[in-house]
Amino acid sequence: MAEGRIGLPRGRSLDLARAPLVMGVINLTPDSFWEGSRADGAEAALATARAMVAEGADILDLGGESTRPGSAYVSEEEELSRVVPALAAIRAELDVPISVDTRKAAVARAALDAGADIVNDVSALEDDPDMAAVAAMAGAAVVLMHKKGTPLDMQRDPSYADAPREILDYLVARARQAREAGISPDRIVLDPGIGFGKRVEDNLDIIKHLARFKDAGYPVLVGLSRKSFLGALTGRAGAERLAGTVAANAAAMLAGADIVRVHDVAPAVDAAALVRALRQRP
Ligand code: HH2
Repeated sequence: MAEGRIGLPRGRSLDLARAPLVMGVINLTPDSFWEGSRADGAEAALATARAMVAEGADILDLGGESTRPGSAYVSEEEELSRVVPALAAIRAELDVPISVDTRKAAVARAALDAGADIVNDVSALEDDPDMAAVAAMAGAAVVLMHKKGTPLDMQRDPSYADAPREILDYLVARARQAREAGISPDRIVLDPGIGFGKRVEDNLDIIKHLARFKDAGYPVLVGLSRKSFLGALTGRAGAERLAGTVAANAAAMLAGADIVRVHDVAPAVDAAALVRALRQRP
């Protein structure tokens, strides 16, 4: 499965032979943890999308709700008004695969109607009982991400005996549920959820043992861009975490990540080119 293509709606697909692929993040929020990822409205999002595609992004990920630790709930109406006009504007101009970062089935449905290809759900289709059916009906790909607890409480004393094992078991169970709901296996991507209810050592164990996640047979996505474990390791604030991000992404890609979700597309594209070249060496 993970060696082929990720199926998308309208007969399109993502070629995993070109992996690692780069997913550029556009946050239509006023409060996402990295200020540089925020876009205020459809025009700003379209400008960022153009720049990311020019830099070589393979996928764009649009979100209307911050899920950083401690973040507050955003209403469906608010999330729809943030995401859908921006997505429609980008789809009208650019042919790039678009993912919608949401936990709400109504937002996913509207985004898919407006031309999105992928549902990126940090609750792995758990929070909204209609989410799996919406994705299945549209033939969308889904990113199933692990988190422990909710964004409000997930960093309150998380603990694991064996983080990679526990997280992988959860993701495999969620993938099974997704398939039972009619999502085809070539449309399922797993994500260990760096920073979502994890200690620094759990994030490190996940990256170091990422190859174990590939054993499940699905492509693996990792989102570690500028996250706080990099601050804990380097002593740097979010604005100074680009070098740490590139290094950590290179480590994740060398360990087998198929897709990296990033705020800074150009450096990730360069790192991916290096890793792709290394993978092609005998
Ligand atoms: N991380 C964030 C949001 N969505 N989705 C996936 N699949 N994997 C991730 O690691 C992931 C994600 C958090 O980053 P960001 O969107 O930049 O921040 P915020 O949630 O504050 O908007």
